[in-house]
Amino acid sequence: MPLSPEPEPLSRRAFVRNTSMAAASALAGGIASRSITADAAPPKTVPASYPHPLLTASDDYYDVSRGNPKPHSLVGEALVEARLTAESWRLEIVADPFTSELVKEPASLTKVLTLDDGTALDLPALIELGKMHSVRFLKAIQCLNIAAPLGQGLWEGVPLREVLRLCGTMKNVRRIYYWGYHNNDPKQVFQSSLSYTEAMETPPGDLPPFLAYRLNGKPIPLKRGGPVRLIVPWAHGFKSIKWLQRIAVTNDFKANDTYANQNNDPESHLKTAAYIDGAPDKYDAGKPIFLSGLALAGLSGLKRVEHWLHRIEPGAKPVVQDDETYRAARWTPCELEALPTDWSGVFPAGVSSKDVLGFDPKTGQPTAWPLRYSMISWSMTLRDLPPGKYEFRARAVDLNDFAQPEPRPVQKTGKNAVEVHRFEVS
Ligand SMILES: Nc1nc2c(c(=O)[nH]1)N[C@H]1C(S)=C(S)[C@@H](COP(=O)(O)O)O[C@H]1N2
Ligand SMILES: [Mo]
Repeated sequence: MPLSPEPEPLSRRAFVRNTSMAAASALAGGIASRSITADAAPPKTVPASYPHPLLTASDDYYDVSRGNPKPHSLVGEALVEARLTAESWRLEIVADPFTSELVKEPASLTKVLTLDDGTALDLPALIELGKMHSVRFLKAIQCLNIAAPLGQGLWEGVPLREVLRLCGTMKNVRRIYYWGYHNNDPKQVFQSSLSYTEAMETPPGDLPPFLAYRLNGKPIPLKRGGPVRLIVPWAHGFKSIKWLQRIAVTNDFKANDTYANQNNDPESHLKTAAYIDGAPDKYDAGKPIFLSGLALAGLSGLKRVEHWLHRIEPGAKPVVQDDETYRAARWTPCELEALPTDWSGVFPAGVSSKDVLGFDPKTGQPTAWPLRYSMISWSMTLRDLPPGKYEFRARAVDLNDFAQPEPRPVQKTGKNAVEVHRFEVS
């Protein structure tokens, strides 16, 4: 095992060779994905029931995984060799020898954890550390390039800072780079990074990045990135590396994220936004019309979800975001899913809400609703609509009173366009 971080996924030549495929994967996140798989949006389906469960069943997540074969398709001996079983999982923590014109001194650790010398961290040791320093909280996973949340879970593990403290004294460390399993193929590398400060310091009441080993009260299934996944609470999915296997502390101050490719902002935060569920496009006049969706509380929190119902008159020109009709729209609040009264019915057996970050340890009630980086359902019932064609838009308003799609410096910091559902009443 080399001690240095692994090379970038694709060389300049390979990049040029693959650009013809770029159009076919406009939604894709990393360069590596162009040759492997695109991050396509999930199809809109009518949900089976309302509200959406607060915890998504692990198989019901929309999966975004690179790799060929996908790491979660490995079985038997191949899985053991990949170190992706509870018994075989190991984590290496090393110091990156990187120096450059600007970076004179390489990072160092007084204690490295490696496979070669048998010191790599195993799962029992990580779980033991968790008995002293565990964290758990409710988090939605969303891809920066897909305009739909992928799922939400109760994630549990050990703060990254506690794991890094196993490595003695650090010197000249400005970033933490980390990698998931990738079939030993440099083209399939999926990597991400955090600043030293993000890894080591957490404002009171905020959520630390951590090494998760439980999801919804059970070991993390292979499909969701188990045995161990790095979870970065505030970030889009690409920072939450599945099948975590390697960490390198570095004095390179640059983000090495796979998602820094293709114009994505590698330091983006989850955006506050409303999403409309799949719904019929035809209704009988006189019957109530029930529309619903999910609202994600991003960095700026969520105050409400509101809607605008627009009747399309024959021959009218289509409404465009920010045009005159849009600016004159009257937005009316939707119903937000109520705060559960009994959290024992929400969280898995053995998990008390008093032990979940963001919940009051005395009352077991959340300190805000919805909690930042989580999502809840919203709904709206429309009545007595005369026959005709309609557009229904829903948007989130954050705790700064900014309406979606604000804040909106560029779309490559996360998709949050206002969604529309078109339907006809007859
Ligand atoms: N090792 C690894 N981790 C990964 C990825 C990957 O391809 N490989 N994809 C990332 C991206 S781009 C997203 S959006 C999320 C998706 O998480 P999910 O499949 O659990 O929904 O995982 C992230 N972690
Ligand atoms: Mo993603």
